[in-house]
Amino acid sequence: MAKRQLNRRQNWRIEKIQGERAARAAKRESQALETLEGGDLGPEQTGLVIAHFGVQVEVEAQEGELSGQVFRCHLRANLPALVTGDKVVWRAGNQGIGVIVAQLPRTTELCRPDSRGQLKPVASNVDLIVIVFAPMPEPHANLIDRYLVAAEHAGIRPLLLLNKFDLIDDQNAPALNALLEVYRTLGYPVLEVSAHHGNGMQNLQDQLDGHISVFVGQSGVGKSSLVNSLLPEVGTRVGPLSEYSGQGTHTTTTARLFHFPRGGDLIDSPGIREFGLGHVSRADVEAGFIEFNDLLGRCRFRDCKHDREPGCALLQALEDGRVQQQRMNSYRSIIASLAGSSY
Ligand SMILES: Nc1nc2c(ncn2[C@@H]2O[C@H](COP(=O)(O)OP(=O)(O)O)[C@@H](O)[C@H]2O)c(=O)[nH]1
Ligand SMILES: [Mg+2]
Ligand SMILES: [Zn+2]
Repeated sequence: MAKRQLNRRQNWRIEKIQGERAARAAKRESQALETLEGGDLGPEQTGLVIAHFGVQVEVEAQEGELSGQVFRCHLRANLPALVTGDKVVWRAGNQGIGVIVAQLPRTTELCRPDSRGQLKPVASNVDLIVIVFAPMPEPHANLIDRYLVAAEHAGIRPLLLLNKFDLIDDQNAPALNALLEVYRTLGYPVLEVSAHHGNGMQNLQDQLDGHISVFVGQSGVGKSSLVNSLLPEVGTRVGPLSEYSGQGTHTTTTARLFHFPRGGDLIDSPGIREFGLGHVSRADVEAGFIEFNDLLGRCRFRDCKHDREPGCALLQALEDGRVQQQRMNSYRSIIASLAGSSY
C-alpha cells in the first residue's frame, strides 16, 4: 500500500482536532465524576480491573454482596494510569457506576512500548506467561529465548507450550524433540497440546488454574485457537472492545481479564499476544538466561562480552556443555539486535 505523506499543515490540523476531542472527553469525564461524588457512594471496597476504556475502567467487585458484579468506574484525577489486572479500592455509585479511589500495589507489570516508543504497562499481576510455538510455522529458538528473557525480566514464570501436536511427524519430530529438550534441561516446564484435537488441553488447564496468565507467541502458532478452546466466550466478547483510543489513529490494544471456570484468569488482547522483548539492556539479557546466573561475574575481565575473551566463564561453560550451544547462539543474536538500538 502506498504511504501517503501528510504535509505539516494537515498534521497540525489533525493534532489540533485530536487535542480538542481529548479535552472534551476529559471535561465530560470530570463532570460525570462530580455528579457521582455528589450523590450517595457505597463504602470503600476492593475490586479487580477487568478492562479499561481510555478514561474509564471496568471493575469487578471482589467482596461483600456485590462480589462478582461488574461496574463501569470513573477515576479520581490523582490516580496513576490503571491497567487490566490492577487491584483497586473503589466505591459503588448508583446504576452500575462507581469511582476508583486508590490503586493497590502490583506484584508484576507487563510493559510494551507505545506509539512513541515509551514503555507503558499493559497488564498487571500476571504470574504466568505461556509461550506458544508449533511445528508450523517452524519455531525459532531465538524467538522463544526472547520471550524467556522478557518473562525473566518481568519476574513472571514462563510455561512453554508446543501447540499443533497433531502436526508432529517423522520429518519434524527430531528437531522438535531437540528443541523441547533444550528447555527441559534448563528446568522450564514444557507442555504439548493440540487446540484442534484437544490432546493435552486438560493438562494445560490444570497448569493455568489458580494463576493469572497471558498467551504470547509468533503469529499463526494457534494462540487464538487455544484461547477460544479454553474460553469460548472470549471470541464473542473481544471484538466490540477494540475501540478508538481518542489519542491517535490506531485502535487501543485493550486487554480484558477472563475467569476460568475453576479459578484462575487469563488476560488477553492482540497486543499482549504479540508482546515481545521491550527495551532491555545487555545486563537484562544476561540475567534472562538462567543458566548464566552462576557464571556472571566470574569472567576474568569485568566488562567481558563473552565473545572470545580469555578467562571467560561463559565460554568455558559452553565448552564443558554446561551452557548449550543453541542458547549461546540466541544470546549472541539478541545482544546483536540490541546493539543498534539505544541501551
Ligand atoms: N493442525 C492444527 N492446526 C491448528 C491448531 N491450533 C490452531 N491451528 C491452526 O493454525 C492457524 C493459526 O491459528 P490461530 O489460532 O489464528 O493462531 P494465532 O495467530 O497464534 O492466534 C489456524 O489455521 C488454526 O486453525 C492445532 O492444534 N492443530
Ligand atoms: Mg490470533
Ligand atoms: Zn565472559
